[in-house]
This record gives sequence, C-alpha cells and structure tokens, in this order.
Amino acid sequence: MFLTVEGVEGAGKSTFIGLLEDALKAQGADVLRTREPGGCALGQQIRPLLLAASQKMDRRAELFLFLADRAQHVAEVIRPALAHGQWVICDRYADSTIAYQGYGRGMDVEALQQLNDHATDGLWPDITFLLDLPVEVGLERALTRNGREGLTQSEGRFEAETLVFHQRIREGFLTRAARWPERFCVLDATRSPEELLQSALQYLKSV
Ligand code: Z5A
Repeated sequence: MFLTVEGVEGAGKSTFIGLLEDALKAQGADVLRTREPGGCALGQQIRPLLLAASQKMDRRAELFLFLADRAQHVAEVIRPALAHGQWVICDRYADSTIAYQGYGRGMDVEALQQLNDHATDGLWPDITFLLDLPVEVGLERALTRNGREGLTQSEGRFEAETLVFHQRIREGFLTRAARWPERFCVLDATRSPEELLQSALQYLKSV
C-alpha cells in the first residue's frame, strides 16, 4: 500500500506520519517511512539545493530537480519496498509538485501531471491524506517550531514566500482532492494529532 501525506507548510505532516507509522506497525504492518525531497542518496544531495534560501533558481530548474529526486526515489526506494509488500508512507510526493510548481509558481498543471507520470513511470499513491488548514495557522506553527529549533522563518526558500503563494498552494491541493476523491482523504488539520490519527485509521479500515 502506497500512502502519501500532503499539505501546506506547517500542516503537521511529520507529526501525523510518526503517529500513523507507529499505529500501523502496532497492527503488524511492515512500514517504510520516507519523504521528498531527499528520500534516497541522490535526493539527499538534491534537497539542500532546493531548500536553501540563498539558492537563486529558475522555476524550470526547480521543477526538474524535484522530478529528478522523485524519479530516483521511486526507482530505488518506493517501488522495491512495494514489491516486498511493505507499506510506504511518503511525506510529500507528486501532488506537491503540482500544488507548488503548478498552482504556486504558475506552471501548466496538465503538463506537470504528464511530467510526473514520466518521472514516476505512472506510480501514483493508493491513498493521499491531505492535511488541510488555513495557511496562517500552518505558517504560525512552522514559525514556532523553527524558533524552538533555533532557525529563522526565512531560512528556507519556500518559508520566505508570500501568504498569497501559500494560499494558492492550499487551493491547488483542494482542487486536486476534488478531482480525485477516490484517492484523497482530506483531514481538518486544525484538530489534534490524535484526532487526525483516529480519522485516518478509520478511513483505512473503510477502503
Ligand atoms: N516542494 C515543492 O515545491 N515541490 C515538490 O515537488 C515537493 C516539495 C516534493 C519541502 O520542505 C519543501 O519543498 C516544501 C514544499 C516544497 N516547502 N514548503 N512549504 P520540507 O520538507 O523542509 O518541509 P515541509 O514538507 O514543508 O514540512 P513542514 O511544513 O515544515 O512541516 P510539517 O511536517 O507539515 O509539520 P510538523 O513539523 O509535523 O509540525 C509543525 C509544528 O506544528 C510542530 O511544532 C508540531 O509540533 C506542530 N503540530 C503538528 N501537528 C499539530 C496539530 N495537529 N495541532 C497543533 N500543532 C501541531
């Protein structure tokens, strides 16, 4: 089973994935947790290029770095794990490219859909949990977390973007969820992590 978790900055994906991973393992599932960008050795080299605020980058260059990371990640990590019967939980995947590079940066959404098909050789998730919340709440959470960890808000290229940019991302994710309701499970991410976990487990039981 291939699960992905998506959402705007600070939606709580990492927290949610940690709880879901533990719950599935407690039920006896063999779970592989991974993320994009940076879920394979090549991706770990690409990730700092993509996230460093000091890195100036054309949006097409940015797109192809995300796609290169994904192509290698799918080939080296995700497909082999699925072939071994593991549950894969991935923090961000192709929907992030369409939300960020498409709805956020204004690149052609249908073209990005095809480029993702090409990069992944047609591998789309079985289920995508979309943690949805107002972007102001997510950014505030991320700011608080970064403060705790001694980072400044604008240390990442995406954190430094405007509120309007992040609002377009949220709308982009919701548009995709409406287009593929059989794949997406939209969760109200203003709720507590434990409530989100219970909703997700119930959803998994129902499919
Ligand atoms: N990107 C892209 O443009 N194109 C692509 O194709 C891909 C990605 C794959 C990766 O950033 C960036 O790359 C991302 C999109 C772009 N940039 N943005 N924005 P990243 O991997 O460094 O970070 P992220 O994916 O954006 O994660 P995040 O937003 O920073 O965090 P999160 O995992 O969603 O949240 P968290 O760390 O679990 O929680 C944040 C804080 O909130 C923390 O203090 C928690 O304790 C707290 N929290 C968590 N859940 C809750 C609930 N339910 N209630 C209250 N508080 C909570």
